[in-house]
Amino acid sequence: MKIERIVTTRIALPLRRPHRLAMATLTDHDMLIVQLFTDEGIAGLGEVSIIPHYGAETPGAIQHIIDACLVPALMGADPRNLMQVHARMDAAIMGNAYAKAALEMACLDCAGRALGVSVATLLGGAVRKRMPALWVLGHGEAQRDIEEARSLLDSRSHRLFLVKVGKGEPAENVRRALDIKQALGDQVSVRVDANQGWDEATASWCIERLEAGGIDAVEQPVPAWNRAAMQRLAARFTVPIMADEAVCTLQDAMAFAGEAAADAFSIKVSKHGGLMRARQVATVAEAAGISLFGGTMLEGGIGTSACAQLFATLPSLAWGCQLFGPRLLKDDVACAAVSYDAFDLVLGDSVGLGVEIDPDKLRFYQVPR
Ligand code: MUC
Ligand code: MG
Repeated sequence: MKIERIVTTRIALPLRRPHRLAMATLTDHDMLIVQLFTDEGIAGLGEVSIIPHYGAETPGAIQHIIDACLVPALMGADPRNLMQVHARMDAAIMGNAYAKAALEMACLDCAGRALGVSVATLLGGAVRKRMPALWVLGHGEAQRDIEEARSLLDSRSHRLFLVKVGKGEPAENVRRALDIKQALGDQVSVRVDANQGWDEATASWCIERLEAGGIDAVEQPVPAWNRAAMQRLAARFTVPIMADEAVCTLQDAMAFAGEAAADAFSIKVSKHGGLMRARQVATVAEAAGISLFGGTMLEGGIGTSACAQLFATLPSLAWGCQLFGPRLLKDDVACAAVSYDAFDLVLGDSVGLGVEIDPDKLRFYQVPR
């Protein structure tokens, strides 16, 4: 089987509500869809989903790297030989994890379809069919976040919540997170994610109060480059400190493991460069006793299915997952092969990723180059 064509389509999908993070407020979501075609008529799907200013990459730049650099490198390759796919991509260009992740996703989807098995099976097999699903509260206002959380609790959709902080006054950030925690009660897990928004002194001031107020974890409190601060904060506080933006490569994971610079990692298929690379990072964490959270880049149906298939194979996933993209997106070009039930995300039985593109929606949501 040989790859003979790869098509990228940039799309913009609507959100159900504005989603406010420290570095950006999203009203729609700028993504890429990758369609991979082979000489045997079996195709594969991949997706690039990235939050503006989460990192250095942008959908337009990623599309150019795929089209101009990685597609030529993969022509003629066997999509079932993932080691060769990665070797060709790495020989063509360094880094560019989001681009490589989308192409590997499409190869895994194609390989699964060719072999009649799920992507999880290709990765060694799933140890779970369902995982606790966290919801990210993104109004940036305590009362509206509390109302949204209560509605999700009542509908038995989510009982794990993450409050976005890191922007504006630290005292307001802490007050908002603790008001939400107090309103929702002890049966509900509330965590915060500062998305690199605090310096070390501010982080220390906030974490002391968040810990005292019963917040369960603090994600990426300081800039990604400041591993020394992460190490000091992890040593000082009992509340788990989780690394996200700071742990992208396998070498980042090794450095954090060797210096005990985090208690937990947020694992994300896109930022690590694909499902296989993400699994390598998870293995380093496992060896170092670092707990895992199945992170998101607000993936749509294709990306959510890919992430869920990987997370299903991880020996432990202490923090559950935050694959809430399909529920925040008002529409999509492909339907995720997952469902949400009794506070969990549930995997469907699928071949490959188990998703199909709706060509009419792909055309409707396409963004002109
Ligand atoms: C993160 O952990 O920063 C993607 C969506 C969201 O709400 O947060 C990011 C991921
Ligand atoms: Mg995060």
